[in-house]
Amino acid sequence: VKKTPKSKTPVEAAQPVEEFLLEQLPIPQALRNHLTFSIGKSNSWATARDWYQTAAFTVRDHLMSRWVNTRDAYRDANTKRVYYLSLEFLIGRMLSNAALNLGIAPDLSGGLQEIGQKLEGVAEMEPDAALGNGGLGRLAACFVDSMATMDIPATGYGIRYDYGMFRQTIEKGQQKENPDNWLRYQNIWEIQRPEHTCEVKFYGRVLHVHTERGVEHHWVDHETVVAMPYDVPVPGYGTQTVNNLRLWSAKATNEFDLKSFNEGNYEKSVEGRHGAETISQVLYPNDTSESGKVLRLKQQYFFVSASTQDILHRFTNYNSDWNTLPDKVSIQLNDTHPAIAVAEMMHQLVDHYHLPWDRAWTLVTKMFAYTNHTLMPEALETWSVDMFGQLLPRHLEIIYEINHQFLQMVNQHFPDDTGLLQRVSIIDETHGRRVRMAHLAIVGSHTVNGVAELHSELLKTTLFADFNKIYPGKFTNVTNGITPRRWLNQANPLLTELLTKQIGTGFQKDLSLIKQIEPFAENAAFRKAFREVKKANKQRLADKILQKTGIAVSADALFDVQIKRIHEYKRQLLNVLHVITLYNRIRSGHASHHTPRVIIFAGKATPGYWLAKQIIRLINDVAVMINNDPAVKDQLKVVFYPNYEVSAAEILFPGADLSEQISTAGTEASGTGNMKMALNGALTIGTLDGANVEIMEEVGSENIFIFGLTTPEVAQLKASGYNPWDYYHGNAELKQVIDMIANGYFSVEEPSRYQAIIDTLLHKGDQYLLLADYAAYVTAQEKVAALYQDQEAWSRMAILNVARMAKFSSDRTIGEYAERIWNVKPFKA
Ligand code: GPQ
Repeated sequence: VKKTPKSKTPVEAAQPVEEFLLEQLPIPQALRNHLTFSIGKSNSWATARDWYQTAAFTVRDHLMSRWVNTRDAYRDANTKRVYYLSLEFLIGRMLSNAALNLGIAPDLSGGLQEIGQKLEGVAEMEPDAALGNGGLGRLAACFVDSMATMDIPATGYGIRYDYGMFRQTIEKGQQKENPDNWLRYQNIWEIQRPEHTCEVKFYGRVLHVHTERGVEHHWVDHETVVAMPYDVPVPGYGTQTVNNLRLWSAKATNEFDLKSFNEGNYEKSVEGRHGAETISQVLYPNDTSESGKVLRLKQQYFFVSASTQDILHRFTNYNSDWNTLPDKVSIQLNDTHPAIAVAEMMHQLVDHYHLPWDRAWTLVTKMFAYTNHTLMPEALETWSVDMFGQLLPRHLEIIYEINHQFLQMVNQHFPDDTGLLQRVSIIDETHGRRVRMAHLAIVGSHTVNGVAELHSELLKTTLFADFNKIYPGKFTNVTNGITPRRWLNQANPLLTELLTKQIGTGFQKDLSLIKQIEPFAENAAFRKAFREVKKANKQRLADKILQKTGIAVSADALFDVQIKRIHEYKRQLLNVLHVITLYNRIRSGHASHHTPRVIIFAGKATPGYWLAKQIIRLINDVAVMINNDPAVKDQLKVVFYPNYEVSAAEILFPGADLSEQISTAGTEASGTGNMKMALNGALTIGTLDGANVEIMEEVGSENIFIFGLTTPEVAQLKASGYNPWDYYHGNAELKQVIDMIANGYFSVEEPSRYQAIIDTLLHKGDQYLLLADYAAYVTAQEKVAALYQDQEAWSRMAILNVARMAKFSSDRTIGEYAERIWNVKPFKA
């Protein structure tokens, strides 16, 4: 058999890298050296960016030996690896995070001070690595942090987009998208690895060739794109482990299109390059909705094929028995975006390594696991069979074969249930013929998980009920988490310091220790100190708000924060209805309590999602009216904080008093901002949706403001014929608010501007039940306002929230994946 894996020992056993003069230099000295030798400047000419790059080079020196040693140690021990495949890694800035995880943050800060620089200012020069849309991409970033921290041998695979998430500006109240040219200046955190380049094929056709081995499938007349890897180090906290994030960039093959060249069309022969290199040019800004574009499928296949080749090269270099492949390789699919990997792995094993189909399939289903992140139908990826077959002709054949065998199996267990066969088929025959990527992922995986208890339950009983019957036991839950390194220590140094004074530093590596802070809720001096920290964080946020929007807000007001992608199901509009309600109460002198509030929104709308953009515009129109109304003064302010990104989140979360988690029950898979906010001492107002349910279980129902319909109540109300008009007519305040929007109160120059919003709420059925939940929401907000008047009670509750967040560390999440899904153990390099 051709290309059987061979056992290969490295030519020379790796010597642990021991002598690192660079990382032994005192940091002030190292900084001066880099300014001279890496930047080529003297003190007097150095710009802020020069200082950032100088600091980054200095921190990078401290990563290198651990990175090299980790890689060598994994190879020498031939450990099982986890491969986390994700089209998004929303990592944000790296400088402070790397310094923190390496344990050199104080030295770096001190060293910079010695040469007259401040770490905070220097760190701000780093562009965010915005290689993701929102929760899903940020989850992947938290996961790689936790995997490194827990010494899990893991590699992240993704795309090195030339342009990440667009930068949002607000012009005349409206979102404008600007390109995010994050690689304009040298990226110090990546290293190109040309020796690991792969080729990825597209288009062409399949020849079926009869050989002595049987029928072989030869993919011919294809186009070829080169995948160039860039490696990014992922340092663990309090460990020597530095894992790898490998991001692929598309390059044209160096061979020109010779035909065009010979025809004398030199320009055309070079043009092909652009086509190829477009693949990794830009992140699709779609969150929980699919784009449906060919280029998106190209992106998916491009990084999946390169990653699969890379995984199998690594395996065959050090192993000789294919049966051990699942003992060495575990692959996690972050949603269906990389689900084509199931077919690609079959293609590689069968067509390239010549394994028999059944044997290859057994290996595949032992290696893959799939995480689902949404129940929203518009996010479920399908591709037209025609388009798919043109782009990936061999993979369509493979999918047909997988589907054929799968449907045969189903038919054996559930004979003659054609309805079932149609519903679970990987090929949807009801909307034209389409490939259903979720079905491919489920059939190819040994485990499928949702991201919070409620979500996973709903997967089993609704979206994937048929599959749950076919594959009992395949479906499970792993509740999401967040890394306490970035979201507590780095984002909130003041709170970290306060906690550390009481309970030491252990909670940063083991968040279960944070429960030791619980008794301090009853300690008046601690509560006072806790409030002072919150106040300082609010002032930091207020300063940023002033700088970014020109709106002055007082840090004494209640900071009411909703920050996340703009989407109807997340119900920013419900928040707006409440804002206008407060405004009306203040104007009419009926404000029951005078709790001054600042209501802060932030989030991007997918460029093609017009209604989401209208919601942004409405928020800004309402803000202009309220913020400039002399009758309101400081009682109410509304802020739309532009360009929500990881670095903005690091300021926003610590500055929040109230966390808005108000999606319609049953729509938000988990949410992770809910966890970040509570960990930073905000109280939650929320529905029983996603991970809010588990947050309530942890903090106690008396320490959270839960309101609104539950998931079964939502279903019931919809089944019994929900009519938003009943609520409109039944609630005078609600009617007044809606009428104001409808009559152009906030858009005098264009009274009908928000007709589409009124239509969704009243004329098109109010799909997300805003009107049904309005009254309960307003009542819950009144309780919030009342409690805020009692600062001691509020702080007590906020402290209990912080103390009870242990469960939501992504270390706990990764521990569960490692044990229950990947079957990998920590390995200390
Ligand atoms: N999520 Cl399908 C995204 O951010 N983008 C997506 O395309 C999909 C899901 C989110 C989801 O809406 C949140 O509820 C989760 O907390 C988050 O994924 C991580 O699981």
